[in-house]
Amino acid sequence: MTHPTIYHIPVCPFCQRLEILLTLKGPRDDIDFRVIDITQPRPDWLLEKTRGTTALPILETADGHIIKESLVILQYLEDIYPERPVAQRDPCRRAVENMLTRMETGFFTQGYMWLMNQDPARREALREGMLQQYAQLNDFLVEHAPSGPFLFEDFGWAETVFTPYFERFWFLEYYEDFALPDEARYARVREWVDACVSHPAAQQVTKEEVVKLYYDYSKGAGNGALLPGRRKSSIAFDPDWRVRPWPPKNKYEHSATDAELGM
Ligand code: GAZ
Repeated sequence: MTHPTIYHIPVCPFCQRLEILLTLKGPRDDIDFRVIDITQPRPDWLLEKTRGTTALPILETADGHIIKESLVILQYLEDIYPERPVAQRDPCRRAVENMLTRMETGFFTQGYMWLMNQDPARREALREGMLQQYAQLNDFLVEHAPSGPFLFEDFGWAETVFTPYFERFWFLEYYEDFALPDEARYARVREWVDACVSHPAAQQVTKEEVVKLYYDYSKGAGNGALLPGRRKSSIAFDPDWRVRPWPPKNKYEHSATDAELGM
């Protein structure tokens, strides 16, 4: 093996980060990408490599080391391909982007918690929680990057980390009627989100794909889990999402069948 290998799940936001970084840096073809089907049990050869953990992405280095955790893998790729740096080199600027990066967990958790919620009575509190996350990002950007659109001059490290979530959260627009209000306290983060999702390096997924594949998440079943009465997860690759109909939006009132989802 002369190149690193990345084992990944297309449509997983953590995996998309690696694709974005490699697109920005150029050497995507140097990496051997191997797709793992999240709806099937992990094969034994993969579990042997990971010593039993199942979360993806993982990277296997050319000399056989296993690296886990998308942010750690991003740093590894940044280090082995130092040409065209994506991370800031100035210590203070790097600290600023690292502070923003540390805000990713709360943002991710809030969005997925809301998508997976099944209790209509909790909707408004979850919307509020989501808005608070956007307001925190807005505040950070106003402090550190008032003139925008990105944190620094170009789409960089923080954008690589967050953009997959901005693109996943299209599912909140569809299943929860979420829209960032047109108010001054979200204006700076809206500018950031818009610039991130339209950047050429971040076009690995579309809204239609996200909405169709994440139907089962919207019904509370994550990571390829099967809902009662269903034979196939909506996150499966097959049939291709392009040939499936758009799923019903009323997740609190109705549970779609495999047939309704075109599965
Ligand atoms: N922290 C890791 C990283 O690499 O940054 C997270 C990796 C990860 O969770 N990968 C997921 C996976 O492989 C795919 S994307 N899961 C299968 C397994 O066996 O662990 C994750 C959530 C969640 C909702 C969605 C996702 C997700 O909680 O998008 O929790 C971890 C998974 C509500």
